[in-house]
Parts: sequence; C-alpha cells; structure tokens
Amino acid sequence: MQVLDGKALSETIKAELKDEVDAIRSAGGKIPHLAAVLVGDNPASHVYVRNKVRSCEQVGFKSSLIRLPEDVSQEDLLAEVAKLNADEDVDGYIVQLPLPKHIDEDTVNLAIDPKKDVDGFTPVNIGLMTLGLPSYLPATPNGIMTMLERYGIQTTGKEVVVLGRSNIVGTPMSILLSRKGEPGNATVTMCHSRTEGMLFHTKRADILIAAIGKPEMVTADMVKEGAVIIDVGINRVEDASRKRGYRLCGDVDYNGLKDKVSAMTPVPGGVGPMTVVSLLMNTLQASKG
Ligand code: BQF
Repeated sequence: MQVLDGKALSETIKAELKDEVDAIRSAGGKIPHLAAVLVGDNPASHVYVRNKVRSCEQVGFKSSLIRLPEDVSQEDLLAEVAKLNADEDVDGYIVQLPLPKHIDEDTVNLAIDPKKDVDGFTPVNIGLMTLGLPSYLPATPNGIMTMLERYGIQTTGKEVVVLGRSNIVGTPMSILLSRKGEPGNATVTMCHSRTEGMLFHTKRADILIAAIGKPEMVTADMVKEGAVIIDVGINRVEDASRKRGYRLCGDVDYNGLKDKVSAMTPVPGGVGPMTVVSLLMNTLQASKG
C-alpha cells in the first residue's frame, strides 16, 4: 500500500511557495498577508489557527491574529469583519469555525468580502466553483484535489464515493470531482446519515473519501480490494497513555484497511496539512489581485 503523505507533500509545496514569495520580495512586490479571526477558547480551533500562523511564517507571508472573547457580540464580530474588508494590506482572511452558538455563521459568512474569502466559504465563491469559474476553492477539498494530482491518482471515469455532505467538505468535494478535467470526470456518489444500504455504495468505490466525523467508522469489509482511501476525519479519542490525554484518529480504521487498499492517507499527516497549504495557495492568489 502507498501512504499518501500529506505532511511531506505540504512541505514540498510550502518550499515552492517560499521561493515564489522570495522572488516577490526581491522584485519589491506585495508580501501576501493572511489574517485569522479566532473567537473563544475551543482547543482544536486554537491548534488549527496556530498551524496556519506557523505555516505563514514558514513561507514568508505576513500574518495577523485577531482574538475575540467567547462572549463577543455578533455586532462586534461583524465590525472586525468590516475592518478586515477595508484593510488594504490584508489580502485574505479567515474566521475560524466553529463559532460560539450565539453567533450566526451564515450572517458572518455573508459579510466577508468574496475577494478576501480565502476559505472559499462565501456564497459568491461557492457559486463560482459550482459553475466551474475561477474562485477560491474551499481548503480541504482543494487540498485533496492537489494530493490526487501530485500523486498521479487518476479520477477520470472512476467511481468515487464521498461520505458526508457538509458545506465545507462533502458537498464541494463531490462538485469538484464530477466536473470536467483531471482530477475530475469521476462518477460521484454522496452518502450521508440518511443513506440506506451504505455498504452497497462503499464497496463499489474506486476512490473513497470519508468526511463524517466518526472515529474509525470505515472498516475493511466496507471497501473494495485496491481502492484509494482519503480520510478527512480528525477525531480526538480518549487515550490515557498519551500526555495530552487523547490521540487523533481518522474516520477510517487504518490498520484494518492497510493490507487491502492500494493507497491511503494517514491521520495525522494526511489531509490536514494539505488543508493548511491550500489556504496559503489561496492567499498568494489573493495577494496577486
Ligand atoms: C495533521 C478543521 C474540522 C473542523 C474545523 C494538520 C490540521 C489538522 C491536522 C489543521 C481543520 C483540520 C482545520 C493536521 C485546519 C485541518 O497533521 O493531520 C493540520 O490545522 N486543519 C481548521 O482550520 O478547521 C477545522 C477540522
């Protein structure tokens, strides 16, 4: 089995981005600037934002972190968003999800200037993507597309099964893989919590993409021999033997599948690092106007 090493690939792409930023700096051009808004104290969100800020440093981007308290009003958050829209030095920014329950994510999302929406979450960018027009692609699906491309995994004519229908992973992933082009041209089936007879679908998949958020839910009996497995899950499961008290595991039973499939992403070190690198690629694009 081939391990689809997202960590190593992300380092390769970051080195390429750094070369490009160095060239921009030498030419006196605009240094890409990513801002992140982090609301509250969700521990996972803190880790993710730290990963993003550190990655910016590695490639020579400027980054800004705006921290707001858990009990910030929606009005004050929207005021921060308006400030970032108006800040000419900020090329792109993200509002880290999830937001506290008293804040309406859709309202915040609609306030983000689509030109600075490097997460590709606003309706304008989702619409452009769906029409196959140039747009900022959502980070996780774009990271997976980059991974398929760089590893030379053909998708044309293949049966792809996507588990999960979220706005940020399952739905855009299905759209990207079914559109014209390579990667793309696949026959895509989307499964979700209301799918009946899931096994029928998963066993037919040449490429199985799991984005459901259930630890090790995909087991060997569910997959076809020689399939390619993309594990998007990042689940914290209790583990008393670890210093942190938990370990990360995917939506896929990696050890159970590794002798049956042809290629698979590990967790950690698979899709996660590719997600972060996609955000950097979008930010570079945003800085070029
Ligand atoms: C790794 C995310 C769910 C909900 C909101 C590297 C990341 C994760 C894992 C990371 C994620 C997941 C991010 C690894 C950003 C990916 O080595 O396996 C990087 O930082 N991610 C996010 O910002 O919001 C999320 C998952």
